[in-house]
Amino acid sequence: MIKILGRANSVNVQKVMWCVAELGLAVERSDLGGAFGGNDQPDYLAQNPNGRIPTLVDGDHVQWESNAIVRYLCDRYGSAPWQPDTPQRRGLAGQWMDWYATTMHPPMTTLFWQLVRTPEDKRDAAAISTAHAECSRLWAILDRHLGDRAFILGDEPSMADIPLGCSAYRWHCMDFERPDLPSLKAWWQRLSDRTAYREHVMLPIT
Ligand SMILES: N[C@@H](CCC(=O)N[C@@H](CS)C(=O)NCC(=O)O)C(=O)O
Repeated sequence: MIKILGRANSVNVQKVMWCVAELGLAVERSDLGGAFGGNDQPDYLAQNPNGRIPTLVDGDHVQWESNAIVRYLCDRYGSAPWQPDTPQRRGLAGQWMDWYATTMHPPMTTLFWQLVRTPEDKRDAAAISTAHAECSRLWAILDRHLGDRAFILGDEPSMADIPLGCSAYRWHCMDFERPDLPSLKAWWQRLSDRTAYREHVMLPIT
């Protein structure tokens, strides 16, 4: 059986768990990282030298990097719509997945660490303000893209929705004012209607 190593409240583990649930795969997840620890142990580091979560073990195939794991799972076990069915659509899925990782994730991480993991009296107001402005600008780009589509690649959900969809939950649940982005909100509400998203992504933000 496929094994996923990593605690359930990690946004990067959530991408993988949401993906396997949508693909209908049986997996065994183990709590590692954060308060559970274990990711600094030699046996884990032999599988993932970064000491980060998640790690996927699929028989003798071991892989890290959550977006790459989602791509691997959709490629090996998925079909359309989750695995886009043309090179062009796979290219666009990769575009949005990489845009999340390189562009959206850094300021979203600042907001999360400052507002969820840092005591109020130790927060950096300037860092929060800069990250919030940048995230607002970036989510507005996705809002414009979603203006005439239900999901990132069109009428149906695909792997392109997974990284940004996980982050969108945090964006809509953290305690701050958000710009009015109706297409983004409607997309996030469509994701929230999905059982797999509710079970694996809509968890307490800790
Ligand atoms: N680029 C990596 C980042 C992995 C990462 O930073 N994971 C965090 C959790 S979201 C982690 O391992 N933190 C240390 C810990 O949980 O102990 C990926 O997408 O898989």
